[in-house]
Amino acid sequence: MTDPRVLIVANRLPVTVRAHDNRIETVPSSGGLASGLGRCHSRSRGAWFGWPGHSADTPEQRQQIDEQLSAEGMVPVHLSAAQIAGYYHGFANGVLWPLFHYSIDRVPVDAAGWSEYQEVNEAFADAVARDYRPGDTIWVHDYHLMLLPGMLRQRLPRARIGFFLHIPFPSSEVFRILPWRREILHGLLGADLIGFHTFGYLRHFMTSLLHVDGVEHDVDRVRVADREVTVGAFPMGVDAAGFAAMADAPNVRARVDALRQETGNRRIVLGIDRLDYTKGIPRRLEAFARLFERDPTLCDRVRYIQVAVPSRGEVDSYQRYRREVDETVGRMNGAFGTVQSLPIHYVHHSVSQEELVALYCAADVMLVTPLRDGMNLVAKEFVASRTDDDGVLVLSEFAGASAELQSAVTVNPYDVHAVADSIERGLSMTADERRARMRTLRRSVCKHDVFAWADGFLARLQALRPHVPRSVRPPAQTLSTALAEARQSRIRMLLDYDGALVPIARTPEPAVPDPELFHLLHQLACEPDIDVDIVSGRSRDQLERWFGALPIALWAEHGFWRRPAGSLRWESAMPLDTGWMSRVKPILDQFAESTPGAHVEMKTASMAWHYRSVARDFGMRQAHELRLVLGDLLSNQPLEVLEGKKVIEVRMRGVGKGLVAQRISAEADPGVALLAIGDDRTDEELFRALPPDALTVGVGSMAEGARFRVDHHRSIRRLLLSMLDEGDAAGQRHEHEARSA
Ligand code: GDG
Repeated sequence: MTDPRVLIVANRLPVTVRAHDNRIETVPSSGGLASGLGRCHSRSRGAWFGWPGHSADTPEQRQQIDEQLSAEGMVPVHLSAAQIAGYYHGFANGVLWPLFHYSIDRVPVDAAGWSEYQEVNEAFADAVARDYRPGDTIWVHDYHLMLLPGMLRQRLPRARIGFFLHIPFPSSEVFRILPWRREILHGLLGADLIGFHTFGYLRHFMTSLLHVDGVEHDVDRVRVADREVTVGAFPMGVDAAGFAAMADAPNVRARVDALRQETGNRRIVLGIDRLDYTKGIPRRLEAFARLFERDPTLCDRVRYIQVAVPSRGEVDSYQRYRREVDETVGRMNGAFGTVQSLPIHYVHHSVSQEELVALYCAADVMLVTPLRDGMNLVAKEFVASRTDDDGVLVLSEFAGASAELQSAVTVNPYDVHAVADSIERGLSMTADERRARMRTLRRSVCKHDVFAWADGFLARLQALRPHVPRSVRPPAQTLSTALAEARQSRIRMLLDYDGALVPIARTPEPAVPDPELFHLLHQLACEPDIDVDIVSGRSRDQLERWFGALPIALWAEHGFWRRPAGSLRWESAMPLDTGWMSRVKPILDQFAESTPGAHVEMKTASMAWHYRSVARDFGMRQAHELRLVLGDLLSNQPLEVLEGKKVIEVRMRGVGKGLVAQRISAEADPGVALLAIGDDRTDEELFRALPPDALTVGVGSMAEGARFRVDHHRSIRRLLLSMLDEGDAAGQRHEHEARSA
């Protein structure tokens, strides 16, 4: 079987186009993305979409560029100077970049470029849609194109779309600052799979969804209308074997020797960064100043080489930053230099790949101290290049890489004294310790290389079930025919109450069963071949008060209590432990007090925090906060926190509707058909634990895992009624409402 075509979409193509008179030259890029995706690009014979780095002067030149790149599997997206200014410099790098790196002060007051950002994302969407063929996999990259997944979903509803963010996703407290936060989230949610470098960023994204838009999430997925979006952490790696091979190449070895000779017996401390304010160069320099002040002899014993590759010079804040770095370097060399030597060697241009690797190999200590960094590939390249198992990596705890590279010397880059200490520590570390740490680092970097990263992301994306829009789902067995079949035999009904038989009321008290429902349940229970069980989260007292007189079985508190049909006695599923309640109640009370409209309900084996009457957004936010607090505080208790519709519930672990399903399946005779109806997450447990041939019906959009879905509790009532009236013809009149899920 051939691999599906992969359409890679990134701001830049993996080459830069240069035009000389009537000749077009393409210069390959050496970045991590180009090497990591190059392999799957050529293997899948797909296409790579991006800006070619050159604005065509004439329509003829544009056509020439298109044709030449097309032969290499690339599709250039041509952008005007105004679009580059607004989309790239203005919005992506002027607004999103600082905000996502927590540099709020650098976000301009008059943030520009939003309309160009939309326009360029549309241009990318048009280009991809033109080339797309069914079966292709689309992989969109980075903060420049965050609207693109949504735009593609509109054009190509069934396409398989992945998105990867290369920079941090900030805490929701910071993300919410963005005036276009909703549009950005909606854009991302067009993807089937959204990838981040770390679980931390993933968590921030999920929290932002909840805070900004009230979108609820599961551990690794989010439901958006009739689609499911999966999220995952995929830490990007480097071409470890490629760096190692280069490090061992004779020309690089010779250059390493030359570098060491040039520096004499001085130790080499190295920094390599794009000249970007997120990379923490000024504080790193300040840390050296502290060191030199502490021990002036170090000036002659250490050489600090800082390569700062020019970057985004068109953006104001980068120009200011460059001046700041220049001045600091000048000031320090003025203060600590001597006539013979300067302690800081500052290189403000890029160096060749060989020179880069030679520097990595010559360094005694590598300083990677960004204030924030999505991942930081320099740290991993340094490790990959150290085939001699030597060298010390000092790594910022705010770089994504620090989540994996635990054997580095980690440091808080804001604490210049701590950075100074770690440089000292690196310089004085024993050879044995250096070797032990580097070996551990190398194992991780070599195993999780950039190819494993690309393959891992694509494999996950391709394993997801493709989205099939509702309107084109193939007709499966309808609920009415399934019920008609079930009606031929004995049938046991497991009915949730709130949301399934009655609407969700603003407070739980008034949701009393109306006479019509009471009558319906009574009639069903009196049918000779129907058994009815009410399976609810409500308390024993309430269920007994409402349904105690009917010949039906009752399950209270999600199945902790059971009262069999015809019995007056409640049985518990396990011994009752209430010792935890007095400790948990004050937390729920405190949240209820600070959330007008919320209240706490005490049951015998659980307690619930209801927020049905709280303003929607505020209620969700408070519920989310409460869930986080409870999750932290109760993590080693035999308790679980459960989220229902507008309710957070704490109960003993192991009790739940899943247990009810197990007990009923175990005791039901083989010929009995099971029908389960429910509307929220607690019912999912029931659906999943029942045998696969059970008829499970979800009401509304929330209860996942049901075989059938209806829109409203009224449909359920009609459905149950029809089972009385029509026997095996049941439900046919409701076909228009009851759809196979
Ligand atoms: C973004 C995220 C994330 C640097 N100087 C020279 C040179 N480089 C190469 C390095 C490395 C790359 O540039 C820099 O990559 P980083 O990962 O460190 O940083 P960003 O450019 O900010 O990248 C980052 C990354 O995307 C991937 O997801 O890790 O967090 O910000 O490959 O080698 N290469 C050469 N000469 C130089 O002078 N040849």
